[in-house]
Amino acid sequence: MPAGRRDLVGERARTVAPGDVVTYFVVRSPGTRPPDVASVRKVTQNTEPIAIRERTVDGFTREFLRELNFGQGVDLSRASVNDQYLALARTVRHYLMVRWLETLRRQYELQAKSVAYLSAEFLLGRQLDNALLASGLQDVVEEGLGNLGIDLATLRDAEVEPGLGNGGLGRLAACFVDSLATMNVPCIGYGIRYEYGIFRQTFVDGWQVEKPDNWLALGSPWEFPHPEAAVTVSFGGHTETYDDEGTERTRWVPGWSVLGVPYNYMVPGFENGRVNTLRLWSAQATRAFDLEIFNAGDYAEAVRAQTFAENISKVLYPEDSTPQGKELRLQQQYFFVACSLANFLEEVLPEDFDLRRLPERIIFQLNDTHPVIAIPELMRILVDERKWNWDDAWAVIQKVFAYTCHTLLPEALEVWSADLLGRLLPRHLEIIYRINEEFLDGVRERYPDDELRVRRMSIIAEHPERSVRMAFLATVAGTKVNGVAALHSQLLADKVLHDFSEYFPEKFTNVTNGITPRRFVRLANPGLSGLITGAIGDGWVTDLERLKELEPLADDAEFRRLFREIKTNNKHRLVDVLRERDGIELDPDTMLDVMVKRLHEYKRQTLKLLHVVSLYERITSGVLDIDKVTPRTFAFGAKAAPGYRMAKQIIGLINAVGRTINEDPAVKGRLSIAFPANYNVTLAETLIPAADLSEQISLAGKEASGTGNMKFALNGALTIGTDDGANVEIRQLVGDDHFFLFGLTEPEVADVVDAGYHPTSYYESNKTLRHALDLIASGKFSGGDRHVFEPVVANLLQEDRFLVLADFQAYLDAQDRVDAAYADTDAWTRSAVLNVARSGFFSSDRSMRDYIDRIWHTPPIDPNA
Ligand code: 26W
Repeated sequence: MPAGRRDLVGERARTVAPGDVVTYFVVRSPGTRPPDVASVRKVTQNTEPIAIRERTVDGFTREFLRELNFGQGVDLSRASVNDQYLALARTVRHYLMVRWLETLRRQYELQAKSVAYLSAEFLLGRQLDNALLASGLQDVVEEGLGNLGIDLATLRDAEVEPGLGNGGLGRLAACFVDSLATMNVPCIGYGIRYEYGIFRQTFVDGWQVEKPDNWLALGSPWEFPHPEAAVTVSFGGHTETYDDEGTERTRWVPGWSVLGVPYNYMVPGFENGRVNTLRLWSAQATRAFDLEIFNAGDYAEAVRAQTFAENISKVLYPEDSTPQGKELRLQQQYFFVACSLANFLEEVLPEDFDLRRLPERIIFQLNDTHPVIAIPELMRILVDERKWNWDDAWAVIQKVFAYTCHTLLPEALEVWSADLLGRLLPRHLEIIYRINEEFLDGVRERYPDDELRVRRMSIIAEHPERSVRMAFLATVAGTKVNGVAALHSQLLADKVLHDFSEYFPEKFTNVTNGITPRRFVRLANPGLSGLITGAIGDGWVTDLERLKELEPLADDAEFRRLFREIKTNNKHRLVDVLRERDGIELDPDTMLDVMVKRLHEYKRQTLKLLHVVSLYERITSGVLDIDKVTPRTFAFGAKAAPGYRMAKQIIGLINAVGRTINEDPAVKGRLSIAFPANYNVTLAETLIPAADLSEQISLAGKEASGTGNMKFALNGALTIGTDDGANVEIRQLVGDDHFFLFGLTEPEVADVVDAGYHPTSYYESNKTLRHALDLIASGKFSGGDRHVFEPVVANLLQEDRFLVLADFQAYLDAQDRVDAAYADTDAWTRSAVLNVARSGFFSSDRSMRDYIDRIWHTPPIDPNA
C-alpha cells in the first residue's frame, strides 16, 4: 500500500502505514451485529482497506465508469440513460457507504438511546440529489459527467420517485428521518417496501384515472436487500393456555406465516458523516414454490402461497382519511410491526441485553394509529416468549411507546372489529382485552359510579359492533400523545381525547410539524438558497432560525429585486417543466396562486374553485371590469382516494372549469387554470418555489397541521388561509400584515354548527355566490349537461359539511386584499422576504428538538466523541 495514502474511515483523515491497525468490517448486512473489535486484522501489504473514494473529478469518473462497466455490464458508448443513472446512483452511494458503516459501528459500540420511527408510509421523493447534497459531491459529479458528455439533469429525471406514502403523514416521516440524521441522532425508520406505491394519476377527459405505480420496474439502486435477516411473521390460528412449572401461560398457535425481508436504505445526514438507516419490509412466502404440487400439474396452486404472501406488501392503501377496515390493511400493519420489533430485539440489540433496560435504549414512535398493534405485540413477546409477568412487561411498554395523532376527523381514527382482529391475531386481542380491563379498573377507581365515562373511555367499543379503538389503545399504553400543531393538540386534549387528557394530563403534549430545509429550500430553490447564503452564510441549512438575519434585507431594494428575479426564474423553470411533463402552457407573467394537497372536502378545493368561477362569471357578465382583475394562474395539484367519489367529482369539475376558462378568449391572459396530473414530491419541488400565493383554506379545526403551508412560506409565497392547523403559528410568526387571514375560527365553526347550519341561506342572501353556483349548475362547464356536476352543487347546498358557503364572502374579500397587495410589487416582495425570514421555526430539525426534549430524550451523538 503506497505510503501516505489517506484513510478516510469515519471521515477522520490519517495516514495508513504498514503495521497500523485499521478498523474494517467483515461486511455483514447492516443491522446485523458487527464482529467484535478483536477480529480486526493487521494491515498487510496487499490488503485493500475499504476503498477510499477520491472526491475528485477523476476519482469520481473512474468510479462511475467502473460501476457502469462492472455494475451495469455496459460500456459508455452503449449505455442507456437508465444504465447511466443506475451506475451513478451506485457510485454516489459508495461515497456514503463508509459513513453508513461507521455510523453502525459507532452506534453498536455506544449503544446510545435511539428512536425507532414506525410508519406505514415514507414519502421519500427522489434520492439522487439528496445523496449528492449530503455527500457534497454535486459539483464533482456534474463536471465528471459533463466530461463524459452526460447531462446530470437527464439522469436526475430518470429516477422514479418512491411513492411509499399518501401525503402529509408519509412526507413528514421522510422529513423527520432526514433531520435526525443531520442532527446526529441515532434513528431507525421502520416501514413497508410496497411493490406498488401511491397510484399514478392520469386525467381522461378531466377525470382521474389511476394507474399502478410500478416504481421498481427499472431497478432500485438505493436499497440493500438482506434476505438472510428475514423474519417469520405469523397470522391466524388460535391460542391455548398451558401450565409452565406451576405458572399458567398462554401460547399462540398460528395458522400460517410469511417471511419479512428487510431492505435497507441510507438516510444521509447533511455533510456530517452520519448515515442512519431506513428499513422497509417486503413479504415473501416461507415456502415460495411447492414442487410436489407443481409436478402434480397444479401450477397455480404451486405458487399460491407465494402470491398470497407477497400480497401483504404489494400495494400502498391509497386512502388518507377514511380507513376501509380491510383485512389486508391489518395484515400490512402487523407484518411490518412484527418484523421491526423482532429485528430490533434480536438483531440490533446486543445478544445479552436486559430488556428491563429497554426504555434506556429505545423509544418507538408510532406515526398515527397504523403501527399501534406494536403494543400488544411487544406484550406478547415479553409475556409469552420471554416469560415475564404481566406487570413487569406493562411497566416497560408504558415507557417505550409514544403516539402521534395526525388527524381530527373522527372517521380517520382507526377502529378494528374484534371479529377480524380475533381471527387474524387471536393472542393480540386477548392481550388488548386485558390491557383494557386493567385500565378501566383504574378509571372506575378514579371515577366511581360513572359507567358512562367508563364506556366512553373503553378501548373496546360495543357499537355498532365490538371493536378496538386504536387511538385509545395508543393513548393508554403510550408514554406521550402529541398533536402536530398547537391548535390541533389543543383540540385533541379538549375534544377528541378529552376524557384521556383529563385522566392522563401529563401524557398530552404538542410538537408542531416541520419540513426539511435541505430538500425543500436548498435543493428545490437553488436561486433563493444562493441569495440567502450570499447574505448570511450557509449556516441556515442546518440552523433555519438563522433566516431571521434576513429581516433587515426586506427593506433593501436591491435584495428585493434579486428576490423577485429568482421568483421569476423559478416560474420560467416551472413553465418548461409543465410544458414538457403535461403539455400545459403556463403564463409566467401572472400571479401564481397555488393549491396543492390531497383532494378532500375539508381542505375545501371547492372554495378555491368558487372563487375562480365567480371571477369568471363576473368578468363575462360584465359586473367586473377585466382590467381591474390581477392576471392570475390558478394551479391545482391533488390526488383523490380511488373510492372517494365526491373527491373525484371535484377533480372532474376543476378540470372542466379549467378547460372552459382556458379556451375563453374573454379572459385570456387574465384567468387560467393549470392542473398537472400526478402531484407528487418531485412536482412539488418545482411548483412551490414558483408560487406567489399559497392556498391554506381548510375549515378551521379540520387540518391537523399542514406542511405544504410551511414549504410555501419558506419559499417566499404569501399565504391566504384560515386559522387552522399550523396556519395559526405561521401567521403569528410572520405577522398579520404578511398573511391574508379569513374565515370562521374553530370556536365560531362550532357555534355555527351547534346553532344549525343552513347553507341555502348563504346561497339566497349572497348574489355573487348564487351566480357562481348557478353557473356550474347550468352546465356551462359541461357542455350544457346539467347533471354531471349536480352532485357537487347539491352537496354544497344541502349539506356543505365543511361550511364552504359560510366562508365564501370572507374568502372573496381576502382575495380582493390579495389583488390590492400584489399590485404593490415592492411591498409584496417585502412581505415575501419577511415570510422567509420569520419561518425558520418550521424546520423539521426544530420539530426533532421538541420531540427529543418533550418525548424521546435521545440527545444527539457528539460526532467527535
Ligand atoms: C387509514 C386511513 C388513513 C391514512 C392516513 C387515515 C389517516 C391518514 C393520515 C393520518 C392522514 C394524513 O396524512 N394526515 C396529515 O398529516 C400531516 C402530517 O402531520 C398533517 O400536516 C396534515 O394536516 C394531516 O392531514
